[in-house]
Amino acid sequence: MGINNNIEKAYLLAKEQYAGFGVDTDAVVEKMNEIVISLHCWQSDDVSGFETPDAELGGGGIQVTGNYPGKPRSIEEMRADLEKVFSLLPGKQRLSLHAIYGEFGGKQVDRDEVDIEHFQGWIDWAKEQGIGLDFNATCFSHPKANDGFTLSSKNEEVRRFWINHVKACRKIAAEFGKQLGTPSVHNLWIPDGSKDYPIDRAGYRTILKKSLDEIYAEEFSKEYLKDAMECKLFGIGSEAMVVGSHEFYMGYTIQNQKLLCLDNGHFHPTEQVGDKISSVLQFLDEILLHVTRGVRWDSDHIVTLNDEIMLIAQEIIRNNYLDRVNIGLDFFDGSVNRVGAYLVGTRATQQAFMQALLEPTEMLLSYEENSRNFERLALMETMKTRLFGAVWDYYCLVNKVPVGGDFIKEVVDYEKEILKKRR
Ligand code: RNT
Ligand code: ZN
Repeated sequence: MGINNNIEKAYLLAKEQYAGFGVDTDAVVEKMNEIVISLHCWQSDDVSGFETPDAELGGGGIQVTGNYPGKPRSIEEMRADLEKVFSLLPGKQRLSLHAIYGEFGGKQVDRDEVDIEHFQGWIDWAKEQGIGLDFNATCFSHPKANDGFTLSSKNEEVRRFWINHVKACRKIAAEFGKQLGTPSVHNLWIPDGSKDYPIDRAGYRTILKKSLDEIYAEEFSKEYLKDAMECKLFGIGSEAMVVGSHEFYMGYTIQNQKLLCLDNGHFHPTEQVGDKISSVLQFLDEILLHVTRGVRWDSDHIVTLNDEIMLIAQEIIRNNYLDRVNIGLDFFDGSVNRVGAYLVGTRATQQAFMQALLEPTEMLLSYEENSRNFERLALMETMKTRLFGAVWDYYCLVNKVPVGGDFIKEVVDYEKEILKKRR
């Protein structure tokens, strides 16, 4: 009781402080309900999935490091971990599945055979949890992706296989949307690219465009399915050229009014996704974000509350883009407690949004429009050290989830009781 009292006291002080800047903290706490983040299922097990036989991560472009104990060995264990994660997060979330996470019942189901029956269990579980589901075709970790080309492959049989896979995945995603009553975002990322200087860049891109045209020819209601495509500058093994570059998918999504997926690990380190949002939204209705943390490269580190994430959140909030930006996470660190990884990364993302909501935007804008740029910078700096933590703690308190660092102990206990026993 005493602790709650202190949290409330601190909140009242913070409320008064922010009111001095014209910011209504009660409204911000309320508005946080609109920040729905789609958790990527693949942090739970280092993108392994549950195919038989086990898929080996490969086919280019991504790399997980770390061998921390406690990885789930079955979908049941994975769901238990995810339930733990959800129980320690304030607000409402979604879950983004990859095609390799179907319930294949010990049978060998190739990628072009994935069907709704393999995901009905996930839908039922999502219903119980009261969450929406997003989906991803898995065009990597497969022998037919080993030479680094899938939808842009010059091998017609290989290309056909991946077209069929992605078509099957869109169907599954649309079914998620239908059964769960909230549109499912299907994201397409392919590893296609080349390690060294290719001669025929144009040829691969022409083939990819042709494959996409065929895949998206089938139309689904927007109430059920939203199609996104994820661009990338380079990946491991595709340093010299990625077929699905930024320009490629920007052009494709604008021409076909699809969603562009911007992953902030997929650009040159000095580029900021936060700066791109208001550009691409001049031409697109909606986008998808993959929020991550690149350390020197697209290393998919756990998200922390840094300037990059702050700018992304600020741009969305300042421009009222919440209903046009689908927020997904994309990091995978196998070197730490994986349940804990979700909590740090998701909470950091939520905190970025809360900080953005606590910004005295009107005041800053009026400085800007009157060429008062010292005042603009000084006020932005001032806001960084206001009583943000007190508002965050209060938000956690009213959402009945651990306040401050209390979730750390919860994760440690879960590790002792559950994760340690997995061998
Ligand atoms: C890879 C992309 C892609 C993947 C997931 C697993 O560079 O970021 O989004 O991380 O599909
Ligand atoms: Zn991504």
